[in-house]
Amino acid sequence: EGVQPQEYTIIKMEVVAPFPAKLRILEGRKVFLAAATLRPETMYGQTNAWVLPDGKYGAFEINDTDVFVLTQRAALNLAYQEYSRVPEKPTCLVELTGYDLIGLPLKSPLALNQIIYALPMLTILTDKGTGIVTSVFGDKMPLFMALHDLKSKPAFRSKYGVRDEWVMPFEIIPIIDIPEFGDKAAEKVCVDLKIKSQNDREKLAEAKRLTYLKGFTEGTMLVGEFNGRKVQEAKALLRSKLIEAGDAIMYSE
Ligand code: A2H
Repeated sequence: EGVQPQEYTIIKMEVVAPFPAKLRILEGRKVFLAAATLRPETMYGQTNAWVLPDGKYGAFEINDTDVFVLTQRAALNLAYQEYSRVPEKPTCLVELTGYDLIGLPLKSPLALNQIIYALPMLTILTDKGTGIVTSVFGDKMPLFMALHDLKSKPAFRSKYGVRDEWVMPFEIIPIIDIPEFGDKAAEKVCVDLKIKSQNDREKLAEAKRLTYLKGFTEGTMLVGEFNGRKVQEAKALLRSKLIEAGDAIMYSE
């Protein structure tokens, strides 16, 4: 943990009704998987949400209408940031695990895919962000490899009850052009470095080092309202827009 607080944007990924049995008592409310991201400008390329199967989550009451699914730890942080029905005291309406979330259909702001699904990822940390991660796998190597693993390993899919149609239609959505890496940077770097799975941690760290900073400092948007603008400029603009539209909130920890 650094000394500086990390400034995340929480993206409200809405769970599409009808709700499964475990969530049924929340019927009539707006229920969101609350995904923490440092890169709100990449949200056009969302292909799915990631949850930790054995992770503990809760459905927390944020206000009259909204319920957020996230870790208890994040709910407490949010409650101190004025996002809680009862100030500084998160109210958990339903206790959940990642298994309860796998397969939920979601509508996520800016996403070019109309409906995306919550899928299992084993490398999610429960002491960072909200424990829910939105996947822009074209631009982030660990996510690219996690989806690659799900797609190429039927045994992994069946272990977690992941249906083929939650995973199979998804193609990389080019959203950012990075000089020397092109518009599918994660794929290119994983191929160049011969990264075979999400367990190739050292190579993945190297891949990150190669692309993240460059993507942010030299990348150009290829989609959306700020098409053609530098990623660095688009980030703040899109974050403000998402927040004004009620599709996101700030979150720091
Ligand atoms: B970022 P940092 Cl396109 N466990 O969002 C694992 N990873 C988590 C997490 C958790 N509990 N909470 C958040 N994250 C991810 C988008 C993105 C992100 C892109 C490119 C780079 C990138 C799409 N997912 O992060 O260690 C989230 O993924 C590169 C830094 O706190 C979040 O931003 O710096 C990032 O990790 C936070 O990682």
